[in-house]
This record gives sequence, structure tokens and C-alpha cells, in this order.
Amino acid sequence: MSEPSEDCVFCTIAAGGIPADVLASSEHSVAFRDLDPQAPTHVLVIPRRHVANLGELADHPAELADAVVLARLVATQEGLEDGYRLVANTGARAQQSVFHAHLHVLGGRDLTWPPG
Ligand code: DGP
Repeated sequence: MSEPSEDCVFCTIAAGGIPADVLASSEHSVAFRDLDPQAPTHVLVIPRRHVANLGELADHPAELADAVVLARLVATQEGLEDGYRLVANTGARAQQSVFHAHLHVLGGRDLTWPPG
């Protein structure tokens, strides 16, 4: 599905219907701070298009690239030159909880590997 969904919290944020700490936006994407930060910098980058996950966004390569470019811009703005992580939880078993594609931009502390 690609139409905005009024049942989708990220569609509502992208439309300005729920307040969010928006850091940057572009033609196809919006970046805002996560409600439940897991690192000193924890920003979500979402496509304006409603698709369930990043894999589906790959059917729209310009919009996928736009999201990654916005994530890179946010990382620079947040001073994460020493390293940051882009995470896209995909599917329930990977702990995806909001089924609108998003990239987590995590940084500002040492990040361990492997992830849990
Ligand atoms: P995931 O588990 O990968 O689907 O991540 C969803 C993230 O979305 C989670 O870290 C919390 C965040 N989140 C959920 N609802 C809201 C909201 O209304 N506002 C903001 N800023 N973040 C939200």
C-alpha cells in the first residue's frame, strides 16, 4: 500500500498531525527524534510514502536513496563523524513495531556488535 494511512503513526507525523522533533526533511523523507532513544542520538528517517518496511521501499529506488542521504545529513548535523549505525528492523521477528518503513540513525556512544 502506498497511500497515506490515517491509522499509521508515521504517516500522521509526516503530515504534521502528531508533534515530533523534526530535524530535517526532504522531498521524499522526514527525520525526527525517536520517542524512546536507545543512544544519545537516535533519529528516525521515514519515507513520506507509506510502505511497510525498507525492503518494500527498495521498489522505489529514488526514495530509498533519498532516505539514506537524509540519514547521512542528520549524522553530520549531529556530529557523528566517528561512527553511527543505520538500522532497519524488518518484520516482527526483528522487533519491527511500526510497520511504516524507517531507518534508525544511532550514535553518540560506542555501539556493540553483534546486536541482540
Ligand atoms: P521499530 O521497532 O524498528 O519499528 O521502531 C519504531 C520506533 O518508533 C521505536 O523506536 C519508537 C518509535 N516511535 C513509535 N511511535 C512514535 C511516535 O509517535 N513518535 C516518535 N518520535 N517515535 C515513535
